[in-house]
Amino acid sequence: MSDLKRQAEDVRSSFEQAIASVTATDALQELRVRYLGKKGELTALLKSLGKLPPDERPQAGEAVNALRGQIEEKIERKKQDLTRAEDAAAEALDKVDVTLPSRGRPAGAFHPVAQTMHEIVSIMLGLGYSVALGPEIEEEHYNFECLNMPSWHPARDMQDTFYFPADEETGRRLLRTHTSPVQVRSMLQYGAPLRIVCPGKVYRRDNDPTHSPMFNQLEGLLVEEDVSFSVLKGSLRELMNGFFGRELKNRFRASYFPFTEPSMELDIECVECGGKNLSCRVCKGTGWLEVCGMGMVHPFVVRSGGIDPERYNGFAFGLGLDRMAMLKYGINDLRLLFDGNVSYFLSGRDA
Ligand code: 2U9
Repeated sequence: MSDLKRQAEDVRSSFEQAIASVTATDALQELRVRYLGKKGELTALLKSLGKLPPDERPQAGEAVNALRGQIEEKIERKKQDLTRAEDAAAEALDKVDVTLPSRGRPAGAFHPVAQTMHEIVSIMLGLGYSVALGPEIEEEHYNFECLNMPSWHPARDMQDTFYFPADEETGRRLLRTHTSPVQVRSMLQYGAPLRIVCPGKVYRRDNDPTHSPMFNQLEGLLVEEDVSFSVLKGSLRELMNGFFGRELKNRFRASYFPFTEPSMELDIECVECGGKNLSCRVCKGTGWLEVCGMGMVHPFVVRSGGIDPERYNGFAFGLGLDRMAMLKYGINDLRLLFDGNVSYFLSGRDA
């Protein structure tokens, strides 16, 4: 046996011994350097091939290269085994036992927006309304056309709406931009008379400190015979006073929505300062808070819902549940509602 071949056998047996005692990936990396690195033992053998007499080179070269292949393969296989074992160990360490009891505070609580939704729904149940729900992935037809927003309407700009790629069968689908399509579907399904509220997630291409691309709305719809605007005003005063737990000053301002005519907006007195603080951060010193849009349902929309607008009319309103939650619970940053950190909401209850 040539010298080099003997040296190769020595390297093999020392490698076999070394790799058998490796139990972690970082140690394996050190082993790789020790044998295959620039100054590695096997690399040294490869370098010394050049010094052999030409007739011995091919055979010795073949042997050393074969050894290199075997070392590489063994290291790779060991790496896979160790990585698998290390991942499993890390996963076991990370495991949370959800059956453990909580430490000294309530095990769970409703999100402020969920609480707000329940509070408003329960007031509306008291006024004779039912809850209706519908899909968050909607068709253009129910989200826009039925609501008197034809394709040229500015509210349909790509900028405002998340569209899905067009589909030949269903047409273009989208993430609903309001819960109004639920009311259209309910009119078509149940007809008149109808009193419903529709809470749920809605989506718009908006993302800044005061807008989230997903937010929560609650809309209401009443369709009966001879409905007057004063019933709408009375119902919304009832809703606001019930929600904030006291009689609040209010005012109705003229506004515009494509689906209602006439349209109004409701302002209530500032729940933070009562209109007494000119530098109030909540009402910006105006003393008023815009809380709700509303109007008499446009006859076009009543007809889209399969109801005869000559016989029936009604009103609708919409409000943002996130904003209502912030006003009621004194939350000054919209992002706190979405970042999943509960410590803000627990402070004071659980020191
Ligand atoms: C049907 C007919 C009419 C729902 C309405 C508003 C006015 C409104 C906004 C409030 C804050 C949306 O979350 S927000 O940004 N909504 O001002 N919504 S009237 O009108 C309807 C709905 C359904 C069939």
